[in-house]
Amino acid sequence: MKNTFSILLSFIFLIFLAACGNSGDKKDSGMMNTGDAAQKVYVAPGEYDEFYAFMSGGFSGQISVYGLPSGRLLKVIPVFSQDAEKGYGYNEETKPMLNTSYGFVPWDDAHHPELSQTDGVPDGRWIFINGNNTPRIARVDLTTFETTEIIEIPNSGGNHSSPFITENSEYVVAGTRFSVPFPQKDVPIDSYKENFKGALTYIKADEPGNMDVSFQILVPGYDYDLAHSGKGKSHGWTFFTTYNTEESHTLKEVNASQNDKDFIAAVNWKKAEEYLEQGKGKKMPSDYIHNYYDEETHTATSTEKKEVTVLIPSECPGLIYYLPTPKSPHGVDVDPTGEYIVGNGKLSADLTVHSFSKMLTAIENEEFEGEVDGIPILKLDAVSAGTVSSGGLGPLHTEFDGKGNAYTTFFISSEVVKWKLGTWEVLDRAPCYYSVGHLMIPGGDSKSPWGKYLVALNKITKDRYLPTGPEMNHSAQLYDISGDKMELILDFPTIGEPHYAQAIPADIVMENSKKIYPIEENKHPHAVKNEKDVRVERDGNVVRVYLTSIRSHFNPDNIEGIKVGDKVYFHLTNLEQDWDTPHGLSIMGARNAELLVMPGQTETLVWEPQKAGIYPFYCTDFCSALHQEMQGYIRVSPK
Ligand code: CUK
Ligand code: CUA
Repeated sequence: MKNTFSILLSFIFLIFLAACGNSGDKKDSGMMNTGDAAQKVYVAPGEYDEFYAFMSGGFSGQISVYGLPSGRLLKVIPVFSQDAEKGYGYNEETKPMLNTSYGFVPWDDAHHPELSQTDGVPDGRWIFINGNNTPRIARVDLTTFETTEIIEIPNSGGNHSSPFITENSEYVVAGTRFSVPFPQKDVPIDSYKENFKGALTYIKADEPGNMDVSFQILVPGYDYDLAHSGKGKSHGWTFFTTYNTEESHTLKEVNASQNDKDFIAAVNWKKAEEYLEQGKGKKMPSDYIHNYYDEETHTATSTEKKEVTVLIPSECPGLIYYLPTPKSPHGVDVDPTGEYIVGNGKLSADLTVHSFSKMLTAIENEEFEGEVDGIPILKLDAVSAGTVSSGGLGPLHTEFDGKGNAYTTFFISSEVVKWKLGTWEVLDRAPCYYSVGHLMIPGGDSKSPWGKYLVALNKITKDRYLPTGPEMNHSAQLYDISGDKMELILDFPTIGEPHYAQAIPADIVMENSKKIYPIEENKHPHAVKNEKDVRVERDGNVVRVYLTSIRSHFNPDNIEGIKVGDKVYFHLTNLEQDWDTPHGLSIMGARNAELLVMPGQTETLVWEPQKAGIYPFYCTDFCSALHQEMQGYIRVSPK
């Protein structure tokens, strides 16, 4: 107990050091020769970057897209948060995307983007990301860079170990960070040990629109932190880290760090599929919501779900095992061959590496040291492949370069350490400014990484850029890892707090990139495909204005006959069929932000005018030399 406490105290002290200590000296930029570095990141005006990097927006709820190596911000994709710039979550078409069983929730905390994979390699079709707060997973279609699907995760509290994907995008996973009663109910919090349970959820994800809870595994009430699926020889398995195996419900900072070891949970999901086929799944009532944006009708719909299928480990032998892992593991990362499972014990200096093949042998020989709720605990000796004595402190996450090397971030000692798989020797270390969380190598958690660059995603910016008041944007740092030594070549700010990121060669995404929506394929129920069909229709106090935009006018541009108390739907179809020519629509006093309609799309702004008068409206996106003329008037009369 005393020992744990002193470790904790030194941990807290070191966080303090990391946060405050190394921010004074601006002279040591940690950078290679400036001219060489500039050349490496220089992408000439008009040239394209080599990689797309997708960074989680953390508490912004979105994904931001950067070009590498330039570090140029290309786009912010709205996912879990309303976005006034694009009207996402404000227009009628996308509002349903943010529905949950708790109602409309227009914000979340997005941590881990995961690219879809084919045969263990990122394929550029979709990117998934978790909502940590109101448990959700979103799918973004990379032909359009739009969020097309969001599924809520039931029986979960804090969807953190998510949405780590399986080798052919069969599933994205979701492990609960907070254990909660399963199903939810009103119980005393101090009945934690009796009532609180963990859930590991597998979501079908291999077809657009098919995201659904395939099954949940009911597990002990630990905190499930991170995950990665197996690949190659370990395809068919997923590994989840746990902390708080003490099952404490209060002062977790101290109480959840008592045990010297927590577990990595190894789940055999192929076995789960067999059990489901045998009818071992139990149906349990659960409320959750699935939202789907149909790219033909340009409209999202929400579907309520009422039950889930649950597998109970004690009734399904061989489904799940625990691998003891020292010092409160945070990240768990699987090397490109699928053999090594790296546990990053965040209160430790060393990394624990488990061997997948030793794990299989240990299971066969039943080398168990105990069990919890029917889940065998394997002996650490029997599964351990080796230990990396890093010399760093506070390891969080590991990625791989595909050349036999691994790179681990150390939050407390604020550095990335490069080490060799198999020999466990440390090869290089590079400081981060400051206090790095995740890191990302393009394809670095896949079967075949493009190991040229490494991006460190840092928690503290301090003095790296011009001061912007008490809050600074977080910082990302780009390292060239093509040689023996890591070389810092660029430093750039990010949006929100990026936790994880993923990157992929630009060619793979560009190949299928959509430039317009063909107008003839627009199946929106309120689309107007020709200027001669524009009209205003009234039904009681509901008014529908069917209008079009094309450079440089709206049709109609004078609208009369609207009354106070009406509910007015502006259905705007953008008739343009040219790349990058959206038109916007804003109305004085309207509370639902604006519309920003892509070529060939239809979007709807709802407006309930409160006062009689003349209301100007205009296009918000500078679309031609006569953009400023793209405007109109609405007359609102008293009731
Ligand atoms: S967590 Cu942020 S540093 Cu949410 Cu992936 Cu590890
Ligand atoms: Cu259309 Cu500006």
